[in-house]
Amino acid sequence: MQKYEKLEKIGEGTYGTVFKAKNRESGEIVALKRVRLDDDDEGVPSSALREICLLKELKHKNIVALYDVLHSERKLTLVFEHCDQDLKKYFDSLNGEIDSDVVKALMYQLLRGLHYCHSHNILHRDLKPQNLLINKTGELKLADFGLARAFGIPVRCYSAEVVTLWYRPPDVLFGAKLYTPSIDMWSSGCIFAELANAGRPLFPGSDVDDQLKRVFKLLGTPTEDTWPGMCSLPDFKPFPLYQPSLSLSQVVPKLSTRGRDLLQKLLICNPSGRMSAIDAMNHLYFTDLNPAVKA
Ligand code: Z3R
Repeated sequence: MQKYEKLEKIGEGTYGTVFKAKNRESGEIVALKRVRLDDDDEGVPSSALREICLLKELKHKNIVALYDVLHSERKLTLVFEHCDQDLKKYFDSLNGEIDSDVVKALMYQLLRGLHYCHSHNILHRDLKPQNLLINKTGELKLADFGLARAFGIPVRCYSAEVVTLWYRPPDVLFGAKLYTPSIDMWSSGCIFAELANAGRPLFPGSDVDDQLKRVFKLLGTPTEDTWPGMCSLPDFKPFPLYQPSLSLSQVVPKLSTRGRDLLQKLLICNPSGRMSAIDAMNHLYFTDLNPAVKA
């Protein structure tokens, strides 16, 4: 750890505090994440360490690079590429307005990062604005990929803050234990709507019940016909049969018809019907994407 000079705190993540830091030899600025585990005195499980070390191999322009894993005295510090700000902070700077081309460019990069991880069989499982990082040049990078498999998702953060449910799909809220890329695709839909609304969250639920109610009120309550197997999920409970709200146009008024079509295809309650990252990248919404983003 003498290798880095700790600078200011830049984030409070699910697993620990994130600090800006400087490599004393090279002067390079990095982000240090000290991971706190539930059972600190047990040390870091070897399974978690193996998982984390695999993440060093993930290299893509839309993924925050993991440079190093420092493991000593039963403590774990992850050394990441530094980015200028997270999407939550970016939203705070917007004053309620966002350019539609910026929404498109950010959403495309989110999907490209997801496609890269999913094609390497790595899921995020806890995507939210706080782990989407943005550079001054408009580059978007996904942070904390693969940490959920290594450490699990706790109910509370190490700081006692409740882990948000806002981006969690109905299958996971009903207790599904089979984790697939579709989880991240739901979250990407929620984030797409939030981008289009300059930072207003789509489903800001206060608990699991309220979360599912908000989802079903907009999209309609799923049934065994639209989602075979739903009633057999471990935490399934019946909800009133809401009809789908007539159109997403009131929910995301600034989004184009094509954008709304893409959003609708990401926000499918039945996980097997949800669009994949590669199909989303090829959606007509991105036809007029700034070519510089694709390059
Ligand atoms: C890796 C993992 C998590 C984070 C990283 C890198 N960088 C983060 S969070 C960050 C957060 C800000 S700047 C960089 S903030 O100032 O916008 N909260």
